This record gives sequence, structure tokens and C-alpha cells, in this order.
Amino acid sequence: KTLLVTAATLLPVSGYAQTVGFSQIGSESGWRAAETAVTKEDAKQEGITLKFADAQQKQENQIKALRGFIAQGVDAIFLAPVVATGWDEVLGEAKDADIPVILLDRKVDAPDDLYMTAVTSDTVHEGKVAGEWLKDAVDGKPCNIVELQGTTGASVTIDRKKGFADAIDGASNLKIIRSQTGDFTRAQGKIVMESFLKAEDGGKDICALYAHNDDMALGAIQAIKEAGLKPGKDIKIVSIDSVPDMHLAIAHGESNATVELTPDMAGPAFKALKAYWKDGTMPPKWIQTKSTLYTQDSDNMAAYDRKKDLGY
Ligand code: GZL
Repeated sequence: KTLLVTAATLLPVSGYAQTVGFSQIGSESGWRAAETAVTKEDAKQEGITLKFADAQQKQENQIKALRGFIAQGVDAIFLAPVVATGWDEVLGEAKDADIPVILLDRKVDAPDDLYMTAVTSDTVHEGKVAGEWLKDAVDGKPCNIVELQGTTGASVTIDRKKGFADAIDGASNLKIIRSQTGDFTRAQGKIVMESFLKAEDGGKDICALYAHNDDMALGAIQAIKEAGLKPGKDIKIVSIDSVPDMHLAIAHGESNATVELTPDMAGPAFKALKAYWKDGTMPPKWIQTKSTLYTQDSDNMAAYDRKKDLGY
């Protein structure tokens, strides 16, 4: 009996447990932290060993992490690329090592044979949804807009800026008067919004804020209050991510609209990997996640509770 127990203890569980190396950007926003939590949970559910590396927003740390994963011979790599350029060499090394790379939530400017698939939302569309919402909200009245951009050089920043600009293009009453990066963080969002308010005579001529993510908008809300103005009323606010704190702000009338981005990019990524490992099935080059608009008017603020199971 003892022999059996020992043997059973010693033998590895049946089937080989795959290992995935995940190079995560950092924890700059509530959304990013939720993506990390969901990815770790998904890996556990799938019985996959996840090696996690936090790059603290630095591309060189991501490249180092990828080289480490390649040296360790992981079975696959997840990469959330902080910026869009500078990946060809290290992705080429992963390809030479026959390690599939899946991009999460942002894209890269690189030949698409250097990655298996990208799991992202349509980030141009998100900007468009935000712009359309504002256009309807101001209903033809003149509106000076200030814009808090995401991380400079990130695919999502380029796209969300373009989508919003496309949506308001041709509406002569809408004008972006100031636009600057707040690097997707609350702290920077507050600091840059303070500078916008100061530069615009205390903000009396600012009609709206478009922030590329909720965390910068939440920082800006603090700045707007400290300037003695009412966020969501004196200055309309639209942003992207739909994090729980933004749902709270909207429910309290301190913001107006947010476009949801699911933090669960890893779910579809693991699914694609399992199919590939099973019989070589290749996923499409882009697996798109959906974008839903949440506003004060719609009755889906209760969705705030639903967020609990979304990794927040
Ligand atoms: C978008 C993602 C962005 C989030 C931000 O897909 O890359 O990065 O919108 C996060 O909250 O910082």
C-alpha cells in the first residue's frame, strides 16, 4: 500500500501542465489590475501554469521578460504591449523558438506572422462611441473639449484619439482645445486636468472632457471639484473602461458616460491556445471583444454589481 501511495505521490499528474509566460504592462489603472486578476484566475481554471512579469510600464522590461520566457522554454507567451513599436526582434526570437505569442488588449506594428492572434476591443470604435455620445449630449451647442490621452505611442491611444476625432469631424460646434497624455493613471489625469483648468481661466470655457480611460477621468473629477466646478454638469465627461469606480461616479452624477472594456482578454486567449495545442487549429489574427456604452440615462448602472465577478 505504502509503495502505491509513494508512486502515486511521485508521478506527475496525468497530462503535461502547459506553462504560459505573461508580460503585463504594470498596474497603472483599475482596469489593468482587473485584467491581471482575471488572467491569473483563468489560468488556474484552465490548469495552466502562469509565469507573471510586471514591466512597470517599461518596454525594455517587457522585452527582458519575453527573453526570459523563451530561455525557460514556455509553451506560449501573452504580451500586453505598452507601446506599438519595437517588437520585431524579440517576437522573431519567440517565433524561431516555436513559441506562440498572443497579444492582449493592445496591438503591435509588426508583421502578423510574428504573433498568433491579438485579443483586443475595437479601440477606434470605442473612441467613436465616445465622440458620438458627446455630439448627441451637446445637441448642436458650441462645446470646447479637453482630451486626456493614454500612454504615448500605445496602439490604444492612437486609435481612441482617431475614433473620437472621426466622430466629431464635421461638427463645427465641437472643438478639442487641449489634448495631452495622462498616461492612463488617476494621478496624471488629475495633474493634467489641473493644468487645463488653469490655462482655461478656471475652466469656465471647458464644456467637456474626453479621457482615454476611466482612471484619468476619475483623477480629473477631483481636479474639477477642487476648482469649484461640478463634474458631470459644468463639464460633461466621457471615458472608456467602465471600471466600478466610474459606474459609482456616473450613478452620483459626477460623470456621464463610459465605454465598457472587458478585463477578460485571457479567456479567449487560453481558448485559442487549447485548440492549437489539441490539433493545430489556428485562431483568426484578431479576436475582438465587445464595447458597450454605459450612461446616467440607461438603466444598466446595476451592472456595477456584476463587475465584482469581472476581476475587480
Ligand atoms: C485598453 C488598455 C488600456 C485601458 C487602460 O485596451 O490597453 O490600458 O483602457 C489601461 O485602463 O491602462
